[in-house]
Amino acid sequence: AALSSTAQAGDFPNSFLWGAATSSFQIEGATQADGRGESIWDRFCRQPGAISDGSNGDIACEHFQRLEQDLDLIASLGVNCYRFSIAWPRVQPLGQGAWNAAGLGFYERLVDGLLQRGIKPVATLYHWDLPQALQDQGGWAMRDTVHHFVDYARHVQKHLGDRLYALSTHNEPWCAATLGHETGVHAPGLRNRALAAQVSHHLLLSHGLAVQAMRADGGCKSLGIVLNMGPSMPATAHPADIAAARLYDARFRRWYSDPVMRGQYPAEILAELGADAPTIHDGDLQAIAVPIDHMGINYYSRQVVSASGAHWNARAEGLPVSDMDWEIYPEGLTDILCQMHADYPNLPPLYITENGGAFPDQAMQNGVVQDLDRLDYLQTHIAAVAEARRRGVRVDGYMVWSLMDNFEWAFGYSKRFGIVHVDYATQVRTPKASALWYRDFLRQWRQR
Ligand code: GBH
Repeated sequence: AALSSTAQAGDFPNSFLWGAATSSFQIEGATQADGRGESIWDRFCRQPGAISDGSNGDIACEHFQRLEQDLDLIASLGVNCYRFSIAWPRVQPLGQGAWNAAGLGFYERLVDGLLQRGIKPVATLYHWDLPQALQDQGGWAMRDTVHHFVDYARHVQKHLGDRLYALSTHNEPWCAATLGHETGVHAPGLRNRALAAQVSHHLLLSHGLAVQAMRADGGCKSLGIVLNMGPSMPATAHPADIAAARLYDARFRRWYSDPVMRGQYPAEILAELGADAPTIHDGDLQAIAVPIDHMGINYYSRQVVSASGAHWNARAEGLPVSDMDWEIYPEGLTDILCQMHADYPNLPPLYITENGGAFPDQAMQNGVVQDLDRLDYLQTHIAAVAEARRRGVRVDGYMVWSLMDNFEWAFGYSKRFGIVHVDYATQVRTPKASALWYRDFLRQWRQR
């Protein structure tokens, strides 16, 4: 379907959340400060060849030290929410046992600083930085880790819950399970399909049990989970490609959304896994299907699937790609939102918790990086959200990935997703053209 190229500010209600997103390991640095424990990403970065530019998260954007400046930066964009994640090893260095009040204190200062500036804090408990001490005991492959996560979630909510606008358990469990344990390109760098399947089940179970426990404790009014997805589309009209695309969608999206929304795993994937299927205890699926108050959707691109595999960098239609080689396909955002709406009658309000693109830095003009490709990406994807809303999907927020250039996991600092430029030599932050456009768009929206 054709989309109007510019989203109209009037398409979005007063209550709409507009924000920018980050995650702890990607921006904080200060990996030794205030008693923080080691995370699996600290360890993984030391594995030769794991990170394409040989970098790590020791310094990153120095967000930990530059908190006040970054709070002012966030406020200067005119956003009304900010999405961040909490580093478990700061709050509980070994992932069990002793709590580290100084570590939690950082997030208290962050949350209070946001509230003082009229910005709603939207937090995630787990954006992949597991305490290494838990990995040493088997990590997410162990059922014990589920219970440790629930303790951690309850502790965070007890101290921060009533100040958080929304709290999500996991960010993109597909990535944590598959990239971390099957393809091995993310921490902890393992390559074992059965292990990855078990990990995915434990991540989901920890979500369900944490939501249940946090809701019983009381605190944050909106509890949910963040899933990554995009439409899986067949490369050709050949029936084998169509079947492969359906199967890929079940593996990549429904393996997570079906248990969360309806308490069952896709039967075709359980069959495909065979002996590699996870061990599931009685009651696990009911626990995973605990009602949630919101669901976060992270969207970057579609997947083009053929019987021989899935491709993010499909150039079949000659569509432009980002610096990650991912197709720029805004219609896919409308499509996947409508798909979720169609699949699940009990779907809670959705937030786009991540959307954005990596693009190589363009030349500076008048001190501003002219990232017109990113600006266009944001405009067309915001228009795609407006289109989904017109088609009846309840989307209540949109958060750009990312606030600023940061540590892009296996790609280190070589890929830039920020609407704010970071000069890593000086740590100077400079809003790019996309950030200035976003600020102006939000001003129009407020004044409409
Ligand atoms: C998000 O993941 C992360 O939440 C965020 O931390 C990260 O910085 C950001 O996106 C940009 O990457 O992985 O090679 O199989 C995005 C996850 C990326 C998952 C595309 C599916 C498909 C290609 N998605 N990916 S691959």
